[in-house]
Amino acid sequence: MSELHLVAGGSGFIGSHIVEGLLAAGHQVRVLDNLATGYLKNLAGLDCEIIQADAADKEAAADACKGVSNIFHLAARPSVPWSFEEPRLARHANLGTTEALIYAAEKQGVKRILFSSSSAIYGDSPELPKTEDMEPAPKSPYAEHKLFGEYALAEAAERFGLESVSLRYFNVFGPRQDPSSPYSGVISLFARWLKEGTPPTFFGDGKQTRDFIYVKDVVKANLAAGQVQLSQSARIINVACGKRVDLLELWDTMCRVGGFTGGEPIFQKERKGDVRHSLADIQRAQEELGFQADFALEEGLRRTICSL
Ligand code: UD2
Repeated sequence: MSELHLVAGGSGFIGSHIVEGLLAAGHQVRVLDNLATGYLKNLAGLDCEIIQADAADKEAAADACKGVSNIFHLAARPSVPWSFEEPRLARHANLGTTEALIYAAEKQGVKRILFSSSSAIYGDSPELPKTEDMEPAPKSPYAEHKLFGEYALAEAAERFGLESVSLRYFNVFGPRQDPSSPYSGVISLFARWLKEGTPPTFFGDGKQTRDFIYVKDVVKANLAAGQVQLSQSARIINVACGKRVDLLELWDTMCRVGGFTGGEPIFQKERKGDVRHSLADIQRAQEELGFQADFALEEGLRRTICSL
């Protein structure tokens, strides 16, 4: 049966792909977005209702949740450096939204929240790969806001039985990722520089590693998490490929895939709050969601570069 789902932050990069995925699966979709960083053009041609309001506004969130089965919560400003510069605004954008959506879920009897959490929660603990049961070690306000969001969801489960899955995304990339800010995701910046013929900038030595995941795979994980029978351990799940690459290799791969020669790289000071190595254990995603990424890094990069 077709259900109505809310995508908070649905006009953003990942959110708009989730809207597309839900519609393709036959659901009805309502988007709640303040358009602070999202764009209506990301939803062009998609048959969804759009409410323009801040998801951190409790009453606006509650209105948007009328008749809704699941909330896909992507309303956020996902940036580690920005959270140091603007900690209050970052708290509003990354935790205030979660608190307001929990309030809205309680008021309207929403069944489940699919929360876009982050691997930033693991911080720099030396063990790799990161498993969901590890002690959190947030290194930035951004990571703390995501962790507190997970705690708020756990509290809501106890208090009024709200179901939730916190999907800890590792580094997501793909078409529509916005490269317009210096804080944008690294692959969107690299892709823009390749296109412009600008040399890349690396913060640190470029040997830091990340577990990149293509956005369509993140959609797949969300759709699975929206339907699955919830066990206790399914409440926090890593969403990643389970493979890591360093940034120098990433840039080389992108040059090769895009047929560019690239320029002489620039090296700058390491960024505050930056995690050195990141790699996910993906066993729980496999067991609980039957999830495995469909897109290898190169294929995702090819599609991303082709979309420019
Ligand atoms: C963090 C989280 C990720 C997600 C993301 C939201 C970790 C491991 N990951 O990603 O899960 O929540 O935040 O945005 O905490 N870099 C350069 N040059 C540039 C831009 C970036 O060298 O021009 C480096 C940057 O210093 C970092 C890496 O590239 O080491 C990736 O940076 P990012 O901003 O794409 O994402 P990251 O890892 O902070």
